[in-house]
Amino acid sequence: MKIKKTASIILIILLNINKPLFCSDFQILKTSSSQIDIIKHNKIITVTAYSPEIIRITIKKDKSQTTNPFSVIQSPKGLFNTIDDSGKTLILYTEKLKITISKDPLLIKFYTSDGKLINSDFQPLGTIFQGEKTTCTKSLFKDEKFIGLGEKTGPLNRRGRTYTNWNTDHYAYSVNSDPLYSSIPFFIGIHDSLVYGIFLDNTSRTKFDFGASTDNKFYSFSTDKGAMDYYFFGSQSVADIIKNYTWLTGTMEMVPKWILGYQQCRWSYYPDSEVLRIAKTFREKNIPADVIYLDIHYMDGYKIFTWDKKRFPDPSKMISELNKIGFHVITIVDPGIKIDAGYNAYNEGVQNKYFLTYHDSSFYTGSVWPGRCHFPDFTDNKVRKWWGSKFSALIKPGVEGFWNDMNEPSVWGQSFPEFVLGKAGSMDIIRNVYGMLMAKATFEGTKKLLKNKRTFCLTRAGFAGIQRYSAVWTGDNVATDEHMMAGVLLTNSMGLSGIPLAGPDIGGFAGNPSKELFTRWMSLGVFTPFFRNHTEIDSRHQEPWVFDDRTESLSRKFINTRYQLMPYIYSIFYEASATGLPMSRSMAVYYPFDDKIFWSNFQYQYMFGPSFMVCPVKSSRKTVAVYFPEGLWYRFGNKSEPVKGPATKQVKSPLQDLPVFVKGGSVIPMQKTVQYTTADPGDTLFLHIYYGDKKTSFLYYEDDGLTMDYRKGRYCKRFIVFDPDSRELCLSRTTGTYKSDFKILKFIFHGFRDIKEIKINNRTVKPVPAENHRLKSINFENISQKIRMKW
Ligand code: MIG
Repeated sequence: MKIKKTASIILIILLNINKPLFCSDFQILKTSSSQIDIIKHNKIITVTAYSPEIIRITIKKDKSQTTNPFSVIQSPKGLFNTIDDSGKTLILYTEKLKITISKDPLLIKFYTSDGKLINSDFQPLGTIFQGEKTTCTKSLFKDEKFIGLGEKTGPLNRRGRTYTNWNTDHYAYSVNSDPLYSSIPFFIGIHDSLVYGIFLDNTSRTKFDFGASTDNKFYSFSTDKGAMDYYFFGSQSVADIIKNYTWLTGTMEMVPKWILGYQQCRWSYYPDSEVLRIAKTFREKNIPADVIYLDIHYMDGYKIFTWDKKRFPDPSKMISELNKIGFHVITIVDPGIKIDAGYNAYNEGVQNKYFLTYHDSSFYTGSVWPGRCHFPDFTDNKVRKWWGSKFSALIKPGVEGFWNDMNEPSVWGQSFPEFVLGKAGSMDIIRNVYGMLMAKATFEGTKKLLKNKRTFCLTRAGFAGIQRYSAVWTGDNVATDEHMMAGVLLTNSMGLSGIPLAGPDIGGFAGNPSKELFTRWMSLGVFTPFFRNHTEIDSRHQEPWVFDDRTESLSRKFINTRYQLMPYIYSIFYEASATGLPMSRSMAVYYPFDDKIFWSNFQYQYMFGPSFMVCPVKSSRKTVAVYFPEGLWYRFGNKSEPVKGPATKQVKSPLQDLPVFVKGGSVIPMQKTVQYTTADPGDTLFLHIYYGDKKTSFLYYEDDGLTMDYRKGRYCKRFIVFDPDSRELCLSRTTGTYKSDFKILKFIFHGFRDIKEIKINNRTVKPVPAENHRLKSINFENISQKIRMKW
């Protein structure tokens, strides 16, 4: 039987099955244009096209098995064009993929539309049921590599390793510890010039075994509870797979621009005079910064939504003073609500039964910082609403960002019972989403309270979809070189898994960094999406000026670069917000089939946006081997000749100069240094153009950086296209109603030979030497019309 989709809209096709099929225990129950339901041995198999490239496979042991309601925000939008059910195998076609389902044994395979095998269930095991547990086995290709899986330690290529998803508070974890705080059960496979993604949408404890002990024959992923439910992504580019994954699970809204500045934190700055002293010192020393954090000591006895009256008698006054000098304040919140009859949040929670319970409906009690606590049931919408509304206690005095900690959830003893109950089920199902739902409650509540102002949420625990609500930091790392390097891989892996705004505690949380390590880590922070210096209680002070003069002046220099790059950084954050493509991009996003990028010494290299290749180096190393993939690569900040890749080269890596390379063909918008993001950047936007031999395009983006008005079109956006063949650089006309902050464009040419004259919108101009460079530059008015430059 063959059904071909005709031009007319066939919404529901019911297959008439009156004669037994090839295999009697395989029955098609129902088909529609985007979904097929099959029953085999009482198992219910559903194949759904979410798009031509996204196929969901659900295998339920029986009807009672549940699926995760918290991660996916899309409904099926794909179509099966053809369904071929002629024999031992059912074949489905979308516009982009061919899916075959063999009936006995049940095995699912994914092919490109031209017939290349992308991914196949492992024959004969397929999907295995074992009590409550389900395991899906997949054939391993000889050269297959695995990247992503969210906040997971270990190398870029995860082949040969196993991982468990179970959100865990792990103080001073090691660079091999697993699991950590967040779980994103989404990875990308790479083999034979093919790529694909798999998102296992199950919130129970899940395990991934990338061929660790299976004689290189298969890899597998398994669930402790609930259905085997996964999405297969078949686009043939890593970037498109990430974009499709974030189409399915959401992208991040625009954060306030100041979040992309430098942020200062410690456990804890108090009292108010100390907070002000730290902030003022930044200004006195001319070290740019935008944010200062209040860790748990601002609260009265660690009671959430309260202020310590002695340490912070007048938070509004303190925050307004901070605001005046360009600082924004972020405060921490933990989920545990102190059992205390004199405490408002506790009483409301008890009265309305907002807390997680035991089976007899009594509230679960565990101890954390405040002492004995109950824990809000964030799986319940009405609890989330209540939690969100409580933030007025912080927002009224002027807090603008909300740091969600301890939401794995963490309790003393670290053994939150798995049978504790919330509305959406017991802890064995809801633990992994608890932190994300706390962040959702925080994000949605504060967003409402802040009206047209953007809110900001930072979380430690999360699950697939967390990026809709929050940035994520990598928890309690350690002040060592090893951790600095591991933090790079963690951040990049989170980027591959849909979280664009992530980063480690710069300088290290546990322990004390040497001045060399601190310096190196700060230089890396410039090219880290979330740039926050944080350290634990009782550690030495870790502000940029406490080491020595050289560390202070180098830190200033690095942070200055961060602020000079703000137009670029804001544009790439916008791209992440619009498309899901992260800010820090593993080299595998661009060069998945170049084996060398996976080598243990090169795997730390990454792209920060489309233009910068960052080469992290331990603080002790003065030179390092760098792998340059194909293309031209210019060392950022100096005038040496570009390196032509592919090539491996030993380069200098002194403390003051982290090896960072600009890819040929890049156009990098920069501004002058400011002390904080809302300060006036002057009237000139510097556009650094690096010659390359391929056509490139960059999306430039600006808006007010603070409000939701961009949603109503108040932004200024334009494409910048560099074309070496036609010797042209074009800035498209701007779209949106926001008027750029910059009146003048200064074009600065790197690596161009012999440009004597440039035609710009039909005017001929002679480039002049650019300041501090042997480079040439020209100025032009920043008009919103198209700007076309020919050299
Ligand atoms: O039990 O709030 O990861 O960033 O400074 C420790 C105190 C609780 C853990 C967080 C850390 C934070 C600290 N918190």
